[in-house]
This record gives sequence, structure tokens and C-alpha cells, in this order.
Amino acid sequence: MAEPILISTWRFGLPANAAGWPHLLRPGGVLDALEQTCIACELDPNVNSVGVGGLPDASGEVSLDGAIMFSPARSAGVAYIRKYPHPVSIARRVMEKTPHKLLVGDGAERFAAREGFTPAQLLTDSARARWEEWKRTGQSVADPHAYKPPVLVDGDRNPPHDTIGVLAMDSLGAIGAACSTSGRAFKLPGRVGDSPLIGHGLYCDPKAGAAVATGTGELMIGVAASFLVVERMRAGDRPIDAIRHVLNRVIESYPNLGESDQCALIALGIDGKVASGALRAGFEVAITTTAVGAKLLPPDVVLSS
Ligand code: SD4
Repeated sequence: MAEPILISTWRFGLPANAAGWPHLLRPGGVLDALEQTCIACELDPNVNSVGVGGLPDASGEVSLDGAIMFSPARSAGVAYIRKYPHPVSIARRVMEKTPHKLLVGDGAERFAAREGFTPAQLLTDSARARWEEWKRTGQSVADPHAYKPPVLVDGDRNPPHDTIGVLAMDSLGAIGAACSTSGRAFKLPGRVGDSPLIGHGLYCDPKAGAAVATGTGELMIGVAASFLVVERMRAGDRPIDAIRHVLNRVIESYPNLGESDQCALIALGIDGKVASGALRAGFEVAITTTAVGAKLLPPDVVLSS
């Protein structure tokens, strides 16, 4: 028997975990726990980087990405979802009902419609107001080479945050990973980050462990961040060492890292050990277990201030 554990990214992971936790107490409930944790966050209109309330792209349209992974064989993602609030739920259906690993845009939305998912308006008044305020800064996508989507830090109102990434282990020792995001605020229309991509935003192999990433997706994609964390654990690294290795790989691989670029990872070993780390301060992790209850913790390792 294993000790169930649910761990998710950022402060908003704490209330989200509360929605997923009861499902994890049921043996075999890993996928339900992951999905329900993401759904709770996707439904919170005050979270401006996930689901309903997510900030839009440069054209004012919200698009969502997400994925779920139980094993290499049982995994899928969806990207560029503009009409449905729960990308992880659609991804789970892709995993369960199709031979595919990734559906995007119109095709993914038509699949969601056929599967009976309920559409929703994703752009809230407050997200629209933020977009209008951003447009007044004069940023333009007319020259995509010059265009730099801002990294938003909301100060006291909302700490900086983005993807909800979730890892879970049930009492039978089964593990899984999921993540959900509206991606970078005011991104170029059509931009997709790491979150829906198996191996980049998340990875899970029941023989080796699981990892999920949050932060600037472009950095994660270049180093296959989540896959690399899990492969390091497969080779014998502790979760903390695997994360440190990947954060250092990001630093080595991107000589022009911006001061506002953040990369954060959480990892779960098959022995139930967890770890978290970030390039910069500000990252927080929500952990729920029977022994300690629900807690918000700083990451185990932060490479720079
Ligand atoms: C992504 N990692 O799409 C996600 C979330 C994000 O700035 O946008 N971070 O890159």
C-alpha cells in the first residue's frame, strides 16, 4: 500500500487539490483526481492563466491547452481550444476513445461537441479589460519578430502564476500527471506552449515517475523538460536532483534568458517521494496528503533570485 499524494503547481493548486483529493482516496481514482483538480481551477474566473478567466491572445481570443498522462500508452493532449472550458477532460476523452495523442483547434472542438462537452464563453469581462489595457500600450503583432508577449506579474492582487500542473499517486501506488493552461497572455494567435505536449509540459511512466512543468513553455519545449526529469529519475536520480539537472539544462541552453522567464517543475518518484524547483523565486506548490493535510510550500530548490 502507498500513501496517497496530490501535488499541484502555484497557490491556486490548494483549493483545486481539495476538489481532486476525495477521488484519490478511491483506489483507481488517479485520473479522476487529476481531472477534477484541473476542472476546479479551470472554473475559477479569478485565475487568469487557466480555463475560464484566462487572459486572451493578442487578438483578444482565449485559447486553452491541456493534457493528461497515465503512461506512454495512455496519454493525450489538446491545444488551441477556444469554445470549451475543460481541456484536460477533452484530452482524457481523446486518450480513452481515439488512437491519437494530440488534437488541436477546430478538429478538437468538433470532437468535444460529438462527445457531448458543454461549450462556454471563456473570456471574462475582467480578462477583456486587461487585454484592452494591454492594447493601449501599443504592442503590435504586425512584426512577429519584434513581438514579445509580456510576462505578467500581478503584484499583490495575484502572485505570478500560470499553468496548473498536477501529479498524483493513489493507495495502490498508481501515478499520473495532468496540466491545463491558457498559455502566455497576449501570445501570437495560434501559439501553443509546452502544456499539451507529452514529454514537454508533462510526462509519466509508471516504471520511472512523473513530472509536470510550468513557466515559459518555449523554454520547456526546447529541452523536453518533463521527459528529461523522468528519465533522470529512471536512471537513479532523486526527484530533487532530476529537477536541478533540468533547470541547469535550461540555463545552459538559453544564453539569453529574460529576467522574467520562469521555469518550474514538480516531480513524483515511484516510491512516492516528491520534489519541486524553479529558476526564480515566487513559485509555490500545493501538497495534499493524509498525514499533513493540505499545505502550500516554497519549492525545494530555487536556482536564482
Ligand atoms: C505555456 N507553460 O503555455 C505554459 C503556461 C505559460 O507563461 O504560458 N506560461 O507556456
